[in-house]
Amino acid sequence: MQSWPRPSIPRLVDAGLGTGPVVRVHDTARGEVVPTDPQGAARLYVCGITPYDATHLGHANTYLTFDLLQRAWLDHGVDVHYTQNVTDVDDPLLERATATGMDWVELAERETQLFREDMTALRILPPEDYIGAVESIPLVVDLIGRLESTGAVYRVDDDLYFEVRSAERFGQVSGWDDETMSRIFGERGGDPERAGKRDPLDCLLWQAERPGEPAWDTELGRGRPGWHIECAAIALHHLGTAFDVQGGGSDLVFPHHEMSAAEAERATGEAFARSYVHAGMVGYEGEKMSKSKGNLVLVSRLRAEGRDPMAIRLALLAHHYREDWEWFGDEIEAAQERLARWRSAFARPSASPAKAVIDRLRGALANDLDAPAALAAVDEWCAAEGDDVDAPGQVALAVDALIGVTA
Ligand code: 5CA
Ligand code: ZN
Repeated sequence: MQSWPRPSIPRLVDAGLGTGPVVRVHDTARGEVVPTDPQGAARLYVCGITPYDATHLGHANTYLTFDLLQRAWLDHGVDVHYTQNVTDVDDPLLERATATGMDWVELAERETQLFREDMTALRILPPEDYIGAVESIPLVVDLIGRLESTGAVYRVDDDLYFEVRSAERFGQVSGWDDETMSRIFGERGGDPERAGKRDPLDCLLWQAERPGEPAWDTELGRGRPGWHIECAAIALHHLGTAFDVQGGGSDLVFPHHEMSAAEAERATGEAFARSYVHAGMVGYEGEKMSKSKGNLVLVSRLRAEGRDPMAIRLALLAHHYREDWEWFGDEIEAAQERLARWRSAFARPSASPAKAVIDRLRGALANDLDAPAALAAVDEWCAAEGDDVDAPGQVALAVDALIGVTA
C-alpha cells in the first residue's frame, strides 16, 4: 500500500549540535525501562489501524509515540526500518460496511486515505512498508504452513487454530495468569467458548469462508486470515526475527501481541521482538474512546474546526505516552497557547544559549520518551532572556527534529 509523505527532519549533528544519547524505553515483557541496542538500522513494527472509522486522538497518540521513538533513534545516529500494517479485512470492518450499506473495500480505502491525511498533517513519520492484510495473504498462508509443519495447528470445522501453549514462551509479553488471559481474551475478539478447541486460549489462524463474507482461494482452502497471524507474517517478512520494537496501544498487549509473538516464535524458533512497547489509552470525558461507544474525538474534525495540527501534537505530547488519560476540550486551548509562546520565542533576535535546553530535550526523550519533561524544558527556555543570537534558530531546529513541532 502507499504510505504517506515523509516530513523533513533536520539533522542536528549537521548543524554542529552533536547527537543524542542511547534511547531507553519501557518493555512490557520485562516490565522495566531498558536501553534499545539496534544492530544496524533499528527495526520497528507498529500495529496499524482497522480502517472502519476515522483516526481519533487515541490512534494519533499511539502513532505519535513511535514517531518520537524514531526521532530519538535518528538523533542518536541510528537509521530506522519501520513497518506498519493496515487490517483491511476483519470482523469490525465487515460489520461496519454491512451496517452502513457500504462496500467494505471502499470503506477501508476511504478511511485509510483519511488516516494518511491525518498522519501527514501531524507530521508523523511514515513507515517504509505500509502493508495491508489483503495484500499479505500469501505471507500468511506461508507462515501457517510453517506452523503446520511444527504440529501446532489443528482444525475446528474448516477453520485452523494455533495451539498457543506449544510456544515455549507463551505468556511472555503480558505476564498474565490464566484466569486474566481467559477473561480478556473473550472481551477482545477471542473465542474461549468455542466447542472443539483444545485450549480456550488457542487462537484462530485461518477462517473458512462464511456466507456473504469475502474469501480468498488458497492452499488452506477458501477463507481469510485471523488477526494475530497477519501481524506476525508481515513483521517477519519485512523485518526478520528479533526486531527491535513491537509497538501499539496497551489494548494490544493481550491477546494480540502475545499471540503474534507465540505464533512467530513457534514457526521460526527465534525471538519475535526484542522489546514490546505500549502506549496508554486515551479516553474522552470519563470513558474509553472507542468507535463502538461513538465518543470519538477525530483528528480530522479538529483540523476541520481550524485547529493547528502542531497544537494537536503538543496537546498529546503534554501526556507521557504510557499514561492512560482523558481528553477534555480545553487541552487544545492550552496547547494552542503554548505553541504561540514557542513561536514568538523562536522569532526573538536573541535568547539564552541553546545547549542546555537541547541537552535536556534529548535526555528527556531518551529516558522512555518523556515528552512532558521535554516540553517543560522548552517552556523554561522560552521564559528566560539571553543575548545568544544563534539560540532561537538552534532551539527551533531541535524542537523540529526531536518533537516534530515546526515554527
Ligand atoms: N488493526 C489493529 C492492530 S493490528 C487495531 O488495533 N486497529 S485499531 O484501529 O483498533 O487501533 C489502531 C492503533 O491505535 C492500535 O495500535 C491501538 O492499540 C491504538 N488505539 C486504539 N484505541 C486507542 C485509544 N483509545 N487510545 C490509544 N491508542 C488506541
Ligand atoms: Zn497488529
